[in-house]
Amino acid sequence: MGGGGRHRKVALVPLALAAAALLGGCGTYPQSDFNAVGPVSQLQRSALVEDMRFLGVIGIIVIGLVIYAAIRFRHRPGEEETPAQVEGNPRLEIAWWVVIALGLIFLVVPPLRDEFVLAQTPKGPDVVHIKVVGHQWWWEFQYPDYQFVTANEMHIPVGAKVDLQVTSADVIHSFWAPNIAGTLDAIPGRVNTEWIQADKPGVYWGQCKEFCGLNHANMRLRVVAESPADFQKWVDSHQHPVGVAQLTGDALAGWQVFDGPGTCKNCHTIDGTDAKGIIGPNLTGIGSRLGVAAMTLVPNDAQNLSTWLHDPQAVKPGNDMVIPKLTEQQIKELIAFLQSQKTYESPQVKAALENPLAQ
Ligand code: HEC
Ligand SMILES: [Cu+2]
Repeated sequence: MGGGGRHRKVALVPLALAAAALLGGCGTYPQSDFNAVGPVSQLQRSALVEDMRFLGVIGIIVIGLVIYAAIRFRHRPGEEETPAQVEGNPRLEIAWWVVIALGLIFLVVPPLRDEFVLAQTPKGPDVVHIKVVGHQWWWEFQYPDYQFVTANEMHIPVGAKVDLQVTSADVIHSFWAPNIAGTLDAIPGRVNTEWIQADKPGVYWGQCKEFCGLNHANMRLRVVAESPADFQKWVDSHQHPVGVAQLTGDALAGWQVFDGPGTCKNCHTIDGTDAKGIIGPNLTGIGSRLGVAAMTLVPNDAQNLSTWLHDPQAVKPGNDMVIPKLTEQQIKELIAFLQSQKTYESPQVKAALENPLAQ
């Protein structure tokens, strides 16, 4: 093949890159608002897609007319005299004002209708209420209907409306689980609300979306959408936590370290025990959580727990877990203890525990 063929191939490179970039948005990436799984994210996505379509068509018409005019009315050899000067054409001017006004109405009014739907506060017996509190750099999820608190992993029943009350304990954060809904700021001293709903069971990724300090990018979360029956079992397992009465061996020794003076229990709560600290995440059910340190270390296995307990400041510099150095023996026992504190694991949780990087 001659030089022409090679040039043609080179010209295909940007085309291929552009296609890859465009198609990339359609893949099954875990954290994407294009892969909308509930009515809120679907409305938000369709607003974006419809606007892009409409504006794309207008863009093509305008660019087409410019190119047409440039070619059709270009200067030709032999044309020396100035073209006829036109000044004002009321009919044309009124026409384009009307077209623009209609276009704007089309852009503004349908999304306005969706805005009212999104701004509703869901009511009724099936609504689940969750209070979301952003902390540097982890998420607290309170379930006032069921009287328990958890962290970094929000569980919701599939198909139910969930009412979120979002606030912050320190600086401004932003709650974001893109497959389910757009962002909502978590502002200290203020409660912002939105409703969310997931129609497809699964484990959805999310994270803080407002720069909130050094470890902002490690302030992640998971939303586990499971069947209402599974959700109920998960709630029950929080209301009847494992506790420490049955522990033996390493797990019991680990609890003794946890419960010892000046250690873990100063900052962490484990329901059903006398550990009632509130500086750090509630660790009830930590043995079934999908990641460690707000999903910075995934999966939540012995190795990652060990990495965290060896030096939390090395994993997340500046975070509030400042502890004296633990011995290898203490770490081994603490891991056994933490892993004993399980909650109900639905099929979605089990699948994510086995394959943590899949969606
Ligand atoms: C001074 C307060 C403090 C003490 C003491 C403390 N922690 Fe923490 N812990 C935290 C904070 C804050 C976080 C959240 C860190 C982050 O993700 O930014 C945390 C996170 C964790 C996590 C991860 C939880 C999750 O859901 O991601 C585990 C596990 C943990 N701590 C175990 C322990 C153990 C075991 C001890 C005792 C050896 C301990 N902590 C002592 C404050 C503390
Ligand atoms: Cu944040």
